[in-house]
Amino acid sequence: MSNKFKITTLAEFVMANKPEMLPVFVQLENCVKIISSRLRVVGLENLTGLTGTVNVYGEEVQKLDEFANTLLVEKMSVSQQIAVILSEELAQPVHTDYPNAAYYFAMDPIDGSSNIDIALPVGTIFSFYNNTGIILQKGIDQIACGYVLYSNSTAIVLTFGDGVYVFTLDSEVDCFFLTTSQLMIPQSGTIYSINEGNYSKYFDQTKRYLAKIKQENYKLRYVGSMVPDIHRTLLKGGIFMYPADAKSPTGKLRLLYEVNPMSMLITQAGGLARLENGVDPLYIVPTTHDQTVPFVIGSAQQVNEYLT
Ligand code: P6P
Repeated sequence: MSNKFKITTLAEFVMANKPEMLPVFVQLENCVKIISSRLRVVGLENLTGLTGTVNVYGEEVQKLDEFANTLLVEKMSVSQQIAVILSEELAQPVHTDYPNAAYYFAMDPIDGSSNIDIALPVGTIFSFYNNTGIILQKGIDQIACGYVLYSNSTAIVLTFGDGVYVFTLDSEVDCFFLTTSQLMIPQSGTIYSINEGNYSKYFDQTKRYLAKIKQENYKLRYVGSMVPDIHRTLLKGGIFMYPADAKSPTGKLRLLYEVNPMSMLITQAGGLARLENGVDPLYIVPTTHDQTVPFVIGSAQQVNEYLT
């Protein structure tokens, strides 16, 4: 039977492509809508620390990153499809009541949360792995991953390993609609994104690359929140860098919660993600859940130039 209507919503996309994951994506979508709605009132309710308001569960709303973490842990567990939840906010994994459930879930509930109080964009970053008994798995073994961008619009950027898809929230009907299919990053771009405040601590490879592009017609754009910085890189091309430096020899960004999901997305979109030594982070076996790695990510041309 040919449908009169194209696949247009996140739920329809999951039903068509990964029907077995529908419960986890229904729960994830519900959490994202709640988090997005709380972020929208930050300026009105001055959502720093305890707000003095109560959430839908009758609990005092905590700082949004803690709130988002609690919400996601609870709601993802309710799906009954998650055996273990790993969160950047938690020192230990959460073992749910469903040890034989199909998936593991890793997340950074609100990445870039220092931007919340100044109304700059932030994000949620997430990954799903099969429940193999091995909790710390390589990024290449993610069966689904993506991020949520909370900005002037709320978007979910997602891959199941067969291309990158963008869903945008229509708050009037409270639904995420498919807005871009098979998103591809430009193969070259002249926007670079790095915290140049660390320049004095950078090693030669990074300093040489910066010196090179400063002779060319590049722009610097840096939000200080990974999700919008990567989203711009994905759409406009260029390169995002969080390299090693003398203060942070293994970089700052977390392999499990930030580097792997973003590397999978950009790779699926035809870009590259690499450590400075050329290693693809997706093939690193994590040693700890909060392990950091230095990396560069973006258009193939810029990443290859950084590596030469
Ligand atoms: P810096 C936010 O704290 C974060 O984890 C990422 O979202 C962001 O890309 C990076 O750190 C910013 O770090 O050192 O430039 O403030």
